[in-house]
Amino acid sequence: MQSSRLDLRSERPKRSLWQRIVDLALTDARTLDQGIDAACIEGLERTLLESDFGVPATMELVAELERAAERGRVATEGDLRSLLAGRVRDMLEAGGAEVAELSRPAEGPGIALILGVNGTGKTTTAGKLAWRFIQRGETVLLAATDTFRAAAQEQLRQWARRTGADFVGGREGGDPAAVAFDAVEAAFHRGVDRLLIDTAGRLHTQRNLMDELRKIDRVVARQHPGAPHERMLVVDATSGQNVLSQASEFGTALELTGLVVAKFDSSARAGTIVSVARELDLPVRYLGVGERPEDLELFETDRYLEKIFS
Ligand SMILES: Nc1nc2c(ncn2[C@@H]2O[C@H](COP(=O)(O)OP(=O)(O)OP(=O)(O)O)[C@@H](O)[C@H]2O)c(=O)[nH]1
Ligand SMILES: [Mg+2]
Repeated sequence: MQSSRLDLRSERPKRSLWQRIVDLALTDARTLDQGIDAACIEGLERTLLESDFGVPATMELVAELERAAERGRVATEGDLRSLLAGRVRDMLEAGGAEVAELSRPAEGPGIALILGVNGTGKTTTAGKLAWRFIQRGETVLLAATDTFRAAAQEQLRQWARRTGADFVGGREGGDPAAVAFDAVEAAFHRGVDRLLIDTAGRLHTQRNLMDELRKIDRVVARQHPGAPHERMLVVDATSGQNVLSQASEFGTALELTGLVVAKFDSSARAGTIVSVARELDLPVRYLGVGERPEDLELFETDRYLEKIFS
């Protein structure tokens, strides 16, 4: 008994979300043309919740399916797929439909703050973004504002070396906002195309993280009106529904412009993205899909739908 349960669990991630939905809907006794029964709906609910679609999105998808089934509109696997994929697309596009790289003004560097709770993948994302832009022929300056951890500075410095970006760091224990100030000056002085400002995920002092991030933001804005041009929140795909509270906390402190969903490669919970886009008015802009410089993808709805519905 015990072992068969374990087996079930270990098999789960190998089947795609879509495969699991099809298995539920197409088991012999309840084929789609006979309508979708309560057991199927229940199974679908559970599958979507386990994949972190969250309660509101799950309820909406299931209600939609029930309505369509009542009207006899879900007769084939193709009908089921296009119904669910269509609703998921609407939810994703509610957070902004366009596929967009980090913006950059006509004049001067594009300045982006990289934000998020500790360990989500901020520094890695900053490094991967640097790589992405450098590959396209742009010049990038990476700034490390986490002055409380020498290792944090060193980690970003290594990304700079690895990608060919410039680097600005700060004195250990120094003011993070002062590093941001120096970085903006250096970005203009050196005439780089992009400045990516990495921030701390947790403070090692009594100061409040949000106050500190607001201060960094203010300092950058004062130096250069219109900047920062992007405030990207990095969330960890494996943290499920916690992402929602993180986004609302950061979103209250600062006007976020988009999300990076990191560690998407290590998460079977593909629904996080849908629940975030549905609940928050924030577009998912990039997916982190590994630890190498090239493991960052621009988020594209079609590609995502293909990934989860095939
Ligand atoms: N598999 C995978 N691992 C990732 C990805 N992004 C980051 N990581 C790993 O996650 C861990 C934490 O990444 P960091 O970039 O240091 O996270 P951080 O948000 O800067 O952490 P703090 O600065 O301590 O708050 C590292 O081991 C990274 O290699 C990703 O997209 N996929
Ligand atoms: Mg970091």
